[in-house]
Amino acid sequence: RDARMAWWREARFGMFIHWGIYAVPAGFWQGKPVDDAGEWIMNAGKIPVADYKKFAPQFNPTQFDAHTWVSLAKAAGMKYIVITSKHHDGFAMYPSKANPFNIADATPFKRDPLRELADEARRQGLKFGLYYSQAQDWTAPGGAAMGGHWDKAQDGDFAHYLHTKAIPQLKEILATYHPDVLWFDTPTAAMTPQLSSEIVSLLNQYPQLIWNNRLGGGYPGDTETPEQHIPPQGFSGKDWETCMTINDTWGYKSNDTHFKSTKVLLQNLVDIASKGGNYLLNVGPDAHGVIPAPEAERLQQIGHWLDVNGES
Ligand code: FUL
Repeated sequence: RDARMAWWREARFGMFIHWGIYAVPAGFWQGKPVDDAGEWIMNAGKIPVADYKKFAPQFNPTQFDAHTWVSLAKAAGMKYIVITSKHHDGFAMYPSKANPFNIADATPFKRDPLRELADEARRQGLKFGLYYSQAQDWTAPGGAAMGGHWDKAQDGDFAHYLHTKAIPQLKEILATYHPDVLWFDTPTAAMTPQLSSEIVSLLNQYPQLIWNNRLGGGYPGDTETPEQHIPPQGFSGKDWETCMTINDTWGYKSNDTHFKSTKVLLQNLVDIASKGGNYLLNVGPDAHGVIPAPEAERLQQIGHWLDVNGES
């Protein structure tokens, strides 16, 4: 385990990327702002499945450039990136054979951003991780939804969802991109020990893989994941990573301009590093494929400060 965790323990700073078709509505549904994180718009706005799926044909992020994103992470001093391969909305950001609600089959954008990012990250010496929402899936029948389902199209059996979508997609992303990290999320009660163990058998085929504590079924995973806060004493004897937004949303929202200052972000990084943790700082690219300028600026300023004051 120590050998497997070695790079991660030294990394200290990573880029979280929440990117998906929720960047199309960008926080607005039927002309009104929806008061939740951008990637939660479908749930918070109780958007019917068929209506939500209509965002996919509008998603054509032609300005996406993996070199620009990875270079920004690198300039900031980040050593790894973790990007959403599928968030709670169920939309796969890569060409999935297991389910048609994906970037190749449902959008006009005929590229594979995960392939481009994985290759570019490795070219620039960064590790590459994937986020995957294994339990919540608001567009697949049977997928879990926090707060409960709001559309009959969501009805179904959870184990069936897991066996026909989540597990096949996890197999795909592991075999295709060989991620260094798998970042699970929101394990609902539906993730029983039995169902979770099926995923763990799959993960065990990748002995170098690092995965977090959000799988479910009582599995502790490799890393603690405090969200939006820094544990005052860290976690003694555990590997931990604080994930945090730069403004107040993970997925892009056009009306969220509540950006933390570079000074606060740097203080967080230093505070976390001094307590033995990692800082996974999020960016929310827009529907054109661009990381919002206020976020990019802050990352560049952090990198500049580290160049002057920090180590490597
Ligand atoms: C949460 C999710 O529900 C958010 O959308 C986000 O992905 C965050 C990192 O984890 O629990």
